[in-house]
Amino acid sequence: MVMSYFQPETETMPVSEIKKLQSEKLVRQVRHVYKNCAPYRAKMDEAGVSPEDIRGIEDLHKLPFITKADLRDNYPYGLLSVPKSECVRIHSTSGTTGRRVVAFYTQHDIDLWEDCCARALAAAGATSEDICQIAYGFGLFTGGAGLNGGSHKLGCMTLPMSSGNTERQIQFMNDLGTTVLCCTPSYAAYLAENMRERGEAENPLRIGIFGAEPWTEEMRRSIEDALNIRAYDIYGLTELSGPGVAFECCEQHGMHINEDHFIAEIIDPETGEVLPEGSKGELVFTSLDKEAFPLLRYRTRDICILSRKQCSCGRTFIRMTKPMGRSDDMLIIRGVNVFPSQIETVLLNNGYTPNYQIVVDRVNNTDTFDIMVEMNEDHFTDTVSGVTAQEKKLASAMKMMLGINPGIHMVAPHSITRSEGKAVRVVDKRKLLSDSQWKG
Ligand code: DLL
Repeated sequence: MVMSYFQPETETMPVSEIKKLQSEKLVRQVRHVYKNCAPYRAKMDEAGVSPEDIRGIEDLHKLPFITKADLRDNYPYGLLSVPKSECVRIHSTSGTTGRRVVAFYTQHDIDLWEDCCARALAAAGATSEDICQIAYGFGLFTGGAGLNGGSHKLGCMTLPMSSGNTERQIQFMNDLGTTVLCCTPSYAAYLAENMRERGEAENPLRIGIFGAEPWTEEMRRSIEDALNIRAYDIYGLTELSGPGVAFECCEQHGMHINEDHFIAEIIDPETGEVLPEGSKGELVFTSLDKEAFPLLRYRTRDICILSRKQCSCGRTFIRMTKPMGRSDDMLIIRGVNVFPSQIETVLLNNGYTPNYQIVVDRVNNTDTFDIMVEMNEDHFTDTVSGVTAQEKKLASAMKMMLGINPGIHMVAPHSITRSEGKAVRVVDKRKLLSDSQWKG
């Protein structure tokens, strides 16, 4: 069993000390946002809370929540809490038009984020002896930059490959002797399949750091067997920095949340009530150290369970389950965040009715993504070539909006079942973690 840490003193700090540290940092952070961020000041004033009311983590519940809608309403600079001249980077979520969230970083923010990613790599057993191939996307997406920085901090020789170009990925992996692979689980599965098809029985890998999208225990086992590695989960979101908010250790049973930088709460998504440890609910984060884009009580919409049970790895940070679903309608398809409303926008902009159904499944560890669209009188055609042309045109408009390619299937007018209540727009056949698989 591997027991390595990047910052051992912090990662194994007694829980009482973590809580004390969180309290001190929370008081400071609340003062920072109240002083430097007008929308936060307005939100707190409206809720009747002043910075003096927050004396420690026991007062956290007094603060109002912040949501993605707040982020969008204040796009682009509204929630920036330092002068622009102090920022050195931005990242942004996938998903386009109106849905983009832009997050800002000072050099200090980047440093702490990279520490979090280095902790994740070390917890999986990586050391400076390793060669680490980063096949997450580089650019506005946080995956590439975050793990690249973490790998540097740990002293690994780092290959900033970005995603795609599978042939080159495999060639570099073999030629240079990559031992750690960082990418989405679906891309890892795709690489494994590709290697098998080429008849490559061996590879130099030993560790995988996979996240950014839901994946099951079955998928973990299948990737581990196919690549002969141990595969570790990593969680994060752009709004809070990116990957490394939480990470798995040698136990591979839940992800430790970097509690020196983030306070985690579980709430009832309907009522907003804070739930006791062990309850299933929506994960809410407060960032304690971020300067440029601090978030207090940010509703992630990810549904999970937290556990404080002592972990055999020696870390004292609380653990979260893999996300078990979402409390909004966001889908993550092949690692890309997709909102049904974006699909609706494309349909309406192209003269279709909003009668559609999205079907998502996972076949051979790869997400399939199909949209059934009703033809209407304006588009009606009874030739195969006419239908194909329409499907192609719509598929490319969807790609422009979503960043990924769905299969478009034109269906006859009125053939999608009308619902009497909420329309069933999404049929997601993928299996996520079930409660019974979580032992706390
Ligand atoms: O996905 C950051 C990241 C990059 C995480 C690389 C891990 C590795 P966003 O694009 O903002 O950021 O998407 C954030 O993705 O709220 C979850 O719903 C989902 N998500 C992230 N990690 C996991 C995971 C990055 N390990 C949203 N398992 C989050 C399941 C995940 N879902």
